[in-house]
Amino acid sequence: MKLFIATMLLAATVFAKPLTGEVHVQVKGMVCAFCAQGLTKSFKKLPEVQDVNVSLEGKFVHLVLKKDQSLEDTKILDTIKDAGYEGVIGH
Ligand SMILES: [Cu+2]
Repeated sequence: MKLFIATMLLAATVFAKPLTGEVHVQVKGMVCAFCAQGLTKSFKKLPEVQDVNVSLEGKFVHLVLKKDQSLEDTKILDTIKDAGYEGVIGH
């Protein structure tokens, strides 16, 4: 059990990468305007996010994070996953 916990902590450290500034995330297969709105709302709720632009046509989410704040990539991808989509960070 201890080894399991240690492994999980290590995994979280390795895979959760804090991002700053502006983050561009491709959203695979987003075709629904309601989902795009839902994603916008979800990201606006995050305290680290200053501005969010969701493009249905471009199938991306563009985030502007607050100055001196960071958001973990895993948190971003989970937010997109909760909306029913798969996100890929980067262009
Ligand atoms: Cu939808």
